[in-house]
Amino acid sequence: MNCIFCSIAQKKSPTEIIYEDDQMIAFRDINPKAPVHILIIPKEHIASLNDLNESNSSLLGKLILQAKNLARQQGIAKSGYKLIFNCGKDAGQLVNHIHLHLLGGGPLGGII
Ligand code: DGP
Repeated sequence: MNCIFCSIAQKKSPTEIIYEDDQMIAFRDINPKAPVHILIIPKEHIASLNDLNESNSSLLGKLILQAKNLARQQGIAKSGYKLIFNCGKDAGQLVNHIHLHLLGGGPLGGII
């Protein structure tokens, strides 16, 4: 399978890693939409939200908790931030490996 986020998680693609544990990895988005724009991804290849099942519920909670920790580390916990999962074409999902966007560091526009 040719998946850029699997390559990053397996250290085959050089990327500065901000956080890593046995289940996930976090790194800066290559095309940032905010002063702080970090992607938090599971190491396991899961294509999108549509592919999640009950067995992934703990993993999902951990991704969100880690996003909260990273927001604090990046100094944006008090000023505010967004967590976004894009799913599918209409949401603009470009990479078919589930990823949580952490955005902050300035006013964030958008429809939500
Ligand atoms: P999405 O539209 O939700 O699928 O967002 C995918 C994001 O991934 C997009 O904002 C750009 C980022 N991205 C794509 N390829 C790479 C890469 O090779 N390295 C990094 N750091 N980010 C990437």
